[in-house]
Amino acid sequence: MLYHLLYPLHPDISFFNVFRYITFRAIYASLTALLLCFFLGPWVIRKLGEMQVGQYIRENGPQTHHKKAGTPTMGGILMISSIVSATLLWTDLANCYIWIVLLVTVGYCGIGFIDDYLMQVKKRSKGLGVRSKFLLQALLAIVTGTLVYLSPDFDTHVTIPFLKNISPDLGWGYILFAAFVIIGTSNAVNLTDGLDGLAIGPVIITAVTYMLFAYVAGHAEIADYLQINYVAGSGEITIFCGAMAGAGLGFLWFNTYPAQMFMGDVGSLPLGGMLGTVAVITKQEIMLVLVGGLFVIEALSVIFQVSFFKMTRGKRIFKMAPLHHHFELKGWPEPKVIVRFWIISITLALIAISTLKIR
Ligand code: 57M
Repeated sequence: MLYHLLYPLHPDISFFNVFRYITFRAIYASLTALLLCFFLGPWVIRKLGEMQVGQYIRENGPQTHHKKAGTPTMGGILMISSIVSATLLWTDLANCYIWIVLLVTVGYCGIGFIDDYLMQVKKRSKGLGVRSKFLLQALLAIVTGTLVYLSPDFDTHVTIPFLKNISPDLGWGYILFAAFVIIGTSNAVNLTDGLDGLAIGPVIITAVTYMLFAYVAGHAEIADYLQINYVAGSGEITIFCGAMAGAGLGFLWFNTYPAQMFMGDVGSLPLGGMLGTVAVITKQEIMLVLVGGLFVIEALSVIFQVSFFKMTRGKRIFKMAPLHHHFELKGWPEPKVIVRFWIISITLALIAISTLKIR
């Protein structure tokens, strides 16, 4: 919005020329989202407390979690509204990719809200139910995949990291591929969100990494120099990723151990959905497996544990899945699990960034 209001004034007021620059707007979008979360956080925590939107803790969970009962949840509302506000304020609203990521953000936030509302407010223990939740996620992901597919000049080849000469063209099958990436990431972030700050740390790290990918993918000369796919218009996604990283930092202020609030599905589902969509738009889809490797590890730990549990009628690979519970039950203090998982996430992001030069 500011871009449309202020940049046209630059012939008279030369300072407004800065609104042309994606880097400038990305920094201010992240600061806007951060400050919104930071200043509105205490009010949101108070309101959620008054409305008694407090976390129910499962009986079968690690003992250390029982003291967390009643922690205000659904804090994701704060994060998502900050991201949406900062994006509307700082991006070029004529860019179709911005509206696609906003659709995913608001849509997945809605699904998460219904689930949390039924669980936390209506005290329906299963919330929306696994099947209905998945169907809604799939529907929205397919709509998103279709919109990306129909975007002007969108390339349906899949980029394979390290192998610049191999990039299969999926044609309309790209819609299903994009939907798979979006749903998978949304659920993987949701599974990771089980310790204070555990999910939001890697979300920030992934958002910052994709700020870089979006910037280079949207810049014809740099993309050509680095031999990566040029996606016209994807540079604006840098600003959206900046808003995500900023809101994540603002939320982490309150979610860090010991957490004053949890994000709830209203936060974890859209954050994952956004990362998946950003990876698709920037043509760094498979790279998300590396950048968001921590989410992949957590999701795989659940898949292996549940399959093994069913096959062996009750035996387990890990003490408990997702993986963070395994280390908690091994006796690692919660902050140690969290910070070590963050370190893994940062390492993976650095390796991913290095691939810009290795191909
Ligand atoms: C949601 N949610 C947390 C909070 C957060 C298939 C199965 C493995 C699924 C999995 C599952 O349901 N995962 C998704 C994980 C919950 O947090 C709420 O949920 C939101 C995210 N959706 O924002 O609102 C609890 O996590 C803790 N928490 C924190 N700090 C935070 O910042 O401490 C969350 C955020 C909170 C709080 O305790 O209550 C959750 O874990 O429920 N299921 C599981 O994760 C369960 N695993 C399991 O049953 N494993 C079995 C196998 C055979 C399936 C096994 O290994 O034996 C465990 N989860 C819990 N207790 N809490 C089991 C026991």
